[in-house]
Amino acid sequence: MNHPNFVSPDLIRQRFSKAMSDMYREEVPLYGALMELVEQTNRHVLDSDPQIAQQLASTGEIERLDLERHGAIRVGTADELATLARLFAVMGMQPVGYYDLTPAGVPVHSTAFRAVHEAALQISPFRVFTSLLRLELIEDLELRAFAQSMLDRRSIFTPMALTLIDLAETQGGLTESQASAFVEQALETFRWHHSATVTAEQYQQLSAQHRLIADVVAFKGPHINHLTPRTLDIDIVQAQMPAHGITPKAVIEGPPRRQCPILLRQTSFKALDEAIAFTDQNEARGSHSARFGEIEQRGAALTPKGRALYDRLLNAARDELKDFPNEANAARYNALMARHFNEFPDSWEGMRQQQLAYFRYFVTEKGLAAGDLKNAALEDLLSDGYLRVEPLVYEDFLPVSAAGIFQSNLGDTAQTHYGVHSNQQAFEKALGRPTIDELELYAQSQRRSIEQCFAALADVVPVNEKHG
Ligand code: OOG
Ligand code: NI
Repeated sequence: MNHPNFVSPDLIRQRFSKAMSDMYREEVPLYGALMELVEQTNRHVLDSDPQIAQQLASTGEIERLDLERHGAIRVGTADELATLARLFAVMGMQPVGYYDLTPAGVPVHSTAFRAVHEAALQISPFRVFTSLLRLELIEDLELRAFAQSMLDRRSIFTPMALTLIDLAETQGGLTESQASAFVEQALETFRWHHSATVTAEQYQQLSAQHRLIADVVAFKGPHINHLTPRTLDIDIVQAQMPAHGITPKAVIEGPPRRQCPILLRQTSFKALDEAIAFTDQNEARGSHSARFGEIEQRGAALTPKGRALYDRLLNAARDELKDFPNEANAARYNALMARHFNEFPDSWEGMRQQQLAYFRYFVTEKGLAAGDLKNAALEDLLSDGYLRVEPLVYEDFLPVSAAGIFQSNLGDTAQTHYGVHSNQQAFEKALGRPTIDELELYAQSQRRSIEQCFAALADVVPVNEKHG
């Protein structure tokens, strides 16, 4: 059955990511402006900081920087989620991580579909934050039944997309022409629709329950709601957004600014009000806001120990603030974050020695010239300069940050408190498979890089043995 002419899933993902970006740029002009601002900023950082340029060159991140973006979608049923998992699998994307947003008053739980191996990430790091609505959180039983019936009635995939997913599964891949058709058909699922599937009154009822419920239930499909480029300096972009006609949210989510960036920092601007036609109107007289803009800066992936420290410091700062960060308390929040995060070592070597972050190991020129070192200890090889390290980039998301992004863009100041919490089991049952533990993926990448170093050192022909 194995076909020699199948297109690699990584290349299908790379093409899909480009097609998605082109579609979004066409649909949301502000996205184009944001992309330009991010490109300018990245160029400025690379020109003015040779060390960053060199670090990104040695990890290969420089080559993926312009390709790098994530999107987000929200679906309504287990079936939709399970079929999405199959669609993303055609592009080499697996569900990584479980994020529960209910503690923050957002009635969804989520995963991120992405490539899992460093070689695949290098070809395309495209990821999609995918949320499943928790209908059981709609208290009004009649409204819940209505929402369920609307969702049961829709099909978010084109018939051709479903056929091609089946084909990819049975053949074990897609040929060139099938892959092109797949990218085109898969894209349709994420397109914006100017007409809703409900009446204006039904929309109001859904929206009154939660704006997110209306966003999922009242439309034909899970429109992509943002596409986020990666910047090398988020503070510069945040500061320059207003001059480009973009108003960012009050605070940057994630860790404070540091010498050695960790995890993920994100900021976004409010969703646009867009004209919508409801089913009882023959022209677009209503409006809906769902699509927004976001940028992010990625730093080092943290170990379980590093992540626990991050969570503790973040919670301490937020506890002391005694409120959700907002316009009025932004300066105080930033000061609290900076003070609490003083406790987090801000040098790569400090983080490595305390096992707070994951790293990739490389053999140096000196190591290649040195001869047989395969029996030496890792720490000695590093301290003697035979090996060097670069941090492994964080490829995932952060639940507290995601909640902040959701809230800012739903324009929800009122907090909903849901009695129920995390239900990873129910999520995975809907998904049809377990989610992958992201920390295990980083540990594997780190381990592979160490193994590759030792293999390279073992291959070295010692200088003094070369000539006899
Ligand atoms: C997703 C919000 C979360 C992120 O990057 O953490 C998010 C959504 O609004 O659907 O985009
Ligand atoms: Ni996002």
